[in-house]
Amino acid sequence: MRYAMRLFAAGVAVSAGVVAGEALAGERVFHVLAVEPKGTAQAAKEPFPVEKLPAGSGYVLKAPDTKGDWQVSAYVFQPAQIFVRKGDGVTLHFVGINGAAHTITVEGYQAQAVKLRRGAVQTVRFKADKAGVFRIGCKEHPPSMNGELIVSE
Ligand SMILES: [Cu+2]
Repeated sequence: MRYAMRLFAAGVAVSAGVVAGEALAGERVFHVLAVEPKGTAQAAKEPFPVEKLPAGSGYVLKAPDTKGDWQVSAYVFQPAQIFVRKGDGVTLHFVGINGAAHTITVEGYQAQAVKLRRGAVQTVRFKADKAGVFRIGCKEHPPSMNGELIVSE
């Protein structure tokens, strides 16, 4: 038993070293989901808002139905911020979960927009060769479907 505990402790130490060490440096892979979080309410309990949401099809506000249920949602990327270091190889797998289509660009790093359909994956690969903050945007769903690629020195 004591021997097994030592082996377990050694295994943990090795694993922690791999996670914190060189194994992750240099090549970064992210799965970025195109999703639409929704909130639903009953008009009798929560009145339908009179304020308008920011313009653009990224926000969706549905008026109360015959039962009095109303809904609000927004299209977003999850995660919305991608942090890498200059010199890293970056792979972004965009995954279509909600919304029929998204035209996605990574400003500063991607020559052509990719068309993402629901249930599909579109992959963008590049080397992060310049530092800064670069917008990840969707043409169909401004202003909420925005992300940032943050490249540090
Ligand atoms: Cu979109």
